[in-house]
Amino acid sequence: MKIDVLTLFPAMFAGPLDESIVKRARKAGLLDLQIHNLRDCAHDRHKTVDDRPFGGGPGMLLKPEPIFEAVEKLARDNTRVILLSPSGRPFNQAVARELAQVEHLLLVSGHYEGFDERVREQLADDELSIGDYVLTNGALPAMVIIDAVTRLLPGALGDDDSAREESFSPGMAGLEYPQYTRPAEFRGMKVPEVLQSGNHAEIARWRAEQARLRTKERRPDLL
Ligand code: 4FV
Repeated sequence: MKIDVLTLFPAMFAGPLDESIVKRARKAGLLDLQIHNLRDCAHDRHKTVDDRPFGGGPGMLLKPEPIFEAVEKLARDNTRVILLSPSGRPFNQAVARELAQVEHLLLVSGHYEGFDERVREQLADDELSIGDYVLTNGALPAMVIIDAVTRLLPGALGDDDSAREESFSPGMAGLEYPQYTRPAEFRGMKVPEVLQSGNHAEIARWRAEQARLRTKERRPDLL
């Protein structure tokens, strides 16, 4: 998979995507990730990328010209251009699975009060929000999406199974069941007997029931 990111804060991407599973996926050639500074597509003396909103109002907006130039330079026929903003459709595990099938993603990170509407009308194939809150810019949303999608790439996770049986995965319509590892007793707290029984049918029943209870309790909206 190829992912290009357009941002005003390329330095924010150093770190989170250079560790663990994403780092390994990049090294293994499963992911080709390139970060591009939007300001490189502003050619006036001050490299201007923002301006005041027509009709007045607070704050500044991202100008169309630098974004059009960058997208037209980076996008191919198989590219899905995705704007990141609070007014996008909710990003979730199902969307992550969908994006993991796409050959080339071009993520356009917002800043200031957002984008000139012509960017949305003319360039965006999709618009995603990572949650109903307002961030200082779209860099973190881009990293969240890259992380969630990369771990779904075949071969990215040590054991691909772990992506199959987890919260929000197709087989599990909700939250995950409780899990335990050694020691079997810690400060008087015992691991449920059923999990040490070796009775896999019984263990599967217990886990399904626990997942249902936890989902009903915490996220009935998922049921
Ligand atoms: C956001 C979100 C988000 C809004 C103003 C950047 C900020 C600034 N992006 N999901 N929530 N973006 O808060 O994706 O433009």
